[in-house]
Amino acid sequence: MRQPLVRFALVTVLVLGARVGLVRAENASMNFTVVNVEYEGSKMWTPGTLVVKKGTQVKVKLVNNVPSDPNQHGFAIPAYNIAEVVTRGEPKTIEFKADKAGVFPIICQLHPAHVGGELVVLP
Ligand SMILES: [Cu+2]
Repeated sequence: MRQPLVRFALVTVLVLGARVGLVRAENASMNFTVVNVEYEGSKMWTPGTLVVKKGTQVKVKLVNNVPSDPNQHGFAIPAYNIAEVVTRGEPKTIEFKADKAGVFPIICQLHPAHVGGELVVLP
């Protein structure tokens, strides 16, 4: 008589626990620092690949450390309507919610020839 009740209590705890975990994942946040550098003549944001789970609140600190002119570079994720211009010596922080899954290009909208990166949002 007691066993089914114990089993029910255990299952309830497990199910509730899983739901709490799910809520936590949905409310997760990630902070990145991404730096624009020049390496053997190529300019790029590094790290070039940012990976987060869908639903994550993403904060990216952008630092333009390219020593050569021009002193401004872009950081754009067109799929997320993000397009910032970052001046050398003036770091900028952007924030957005990664609310759609997929692989989205990251580019310098001012100089399309620069090495691009990608935002990977896992479902
Ligand atoms: Cu650029």
